[in-house]
Amino acid sequence: MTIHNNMSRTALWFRSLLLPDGGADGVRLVIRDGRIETLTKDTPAETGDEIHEIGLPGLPNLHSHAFQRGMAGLTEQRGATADSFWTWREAMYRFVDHMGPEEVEAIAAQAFLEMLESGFTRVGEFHYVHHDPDGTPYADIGELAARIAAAAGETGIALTLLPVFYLHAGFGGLPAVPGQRRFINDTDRYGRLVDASRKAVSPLSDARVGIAPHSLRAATPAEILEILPLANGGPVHIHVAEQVKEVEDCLRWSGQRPLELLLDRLPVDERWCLVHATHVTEAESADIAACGAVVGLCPITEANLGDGIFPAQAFMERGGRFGVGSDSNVLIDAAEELRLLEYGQRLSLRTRNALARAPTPSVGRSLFDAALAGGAQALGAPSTLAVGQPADLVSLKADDSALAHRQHDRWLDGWIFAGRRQTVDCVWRAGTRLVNGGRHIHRDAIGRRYRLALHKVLHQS
Ligand code: NGQ
Ligand code: ZN
Repeated sequence: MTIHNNMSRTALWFRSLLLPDGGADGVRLVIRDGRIETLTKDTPAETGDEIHEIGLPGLPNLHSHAFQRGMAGLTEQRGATADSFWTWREAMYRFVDHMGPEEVEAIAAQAFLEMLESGFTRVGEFHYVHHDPDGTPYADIGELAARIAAAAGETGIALTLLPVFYLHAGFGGLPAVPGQRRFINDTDRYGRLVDASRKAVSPLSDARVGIAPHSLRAATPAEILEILPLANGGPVHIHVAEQVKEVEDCLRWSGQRPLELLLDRLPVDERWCLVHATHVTEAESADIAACGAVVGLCPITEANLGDGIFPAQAFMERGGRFGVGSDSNVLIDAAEELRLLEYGQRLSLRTRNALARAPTPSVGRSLFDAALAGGAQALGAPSTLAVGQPADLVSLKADDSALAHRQHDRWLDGWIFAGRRQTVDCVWRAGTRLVNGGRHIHRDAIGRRYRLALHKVLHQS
């Protein structure tokens, strides 16, 4: 069922298309072998062109743990003791114990399909379940990485695979706990895993591989320095400063806050993506902005897990770069990530239109442009619509009530603040139309396999 690049030549015409320098009218794209061969503005459609109303570039989803889609909605019940990020993590570890390779692939395919249906065309998969349920590596260390790559191939989403380095249970090199046994590698075996990950993605078009030390809890600064060359110029992702307890534990261990420690001890630069960075001081925020790293914000998951609110307005005013991720995949929706990001700022600052940035007054446009550029940087792959680039596109339903009598940036404001996932009409990846009328072309088959896999994970072990 692997979806191959569209090797033919097709022409798409958009009444309006969002290009790097703004919305343009009457745009004709000729696509060959998945890439944009020509791009012409202010031109009429030609006979045989596929006609669409409103087009946008596909958005990158810079942070996902695809398997967690399988437990979406299952941790919303109050427990005997106070519920927290840490009790959620216990439940997540129990879910992990019951997945085999088939289930990993089936759940990832469902998650990737939903990402495409919502307008994401590339995913950064922060992949950390590597070994079999008793912690023994599979005969091929990259078995589960290959399952993630297969799921990307089946759905057609572009993949930046981020194999995770995970060795400890807490700051200062604490030994891992049993619930983490499927994640653990020393630095040598991690090198083999990165090689296997490169091999796993080789059948996919436009795939990338980066590295991902899980967090300063799971990897020491010395270990991170040791694995850094494995990135080979590709992205480096890390979770950081998501929970207050994490900040306190780090201070107790090192005398520094997690972001302070990271920026002080490691060569953080444009290649890095700092996921969450929720609990950030003004000085840390300025340092992140200055070094050009991308902050990976996951507003839906951060709300779901009770993390806190990243002070995005101040960061954006300093020129800080960010993108968005669906992280736990409790709800997969590109527009809603952007909406909740803005609403978190409004609620905490008691203001409106917090993240609009000159030259546009449009919040939707500012959020979209920032997440498009930040996501591309963090995933090591371009996201702009230009000649020579992959044709990764989204169209919106012009007859959706949220878009009525709107134009250009107002379409983005309408989609993000007044629309829903149903506003997305078609999605193309490398010139192949994967979503039609809001439905992925393999939705039924992937959905059936997903339900069978979940039955197995939840009831048969
Ligand atoms: C994860 N997720 O790796 O899935 C983490 C939880 C941890 C988020 N941080 C585990 N949202 O951070 O220890
Ligand atoms: Zn995460």
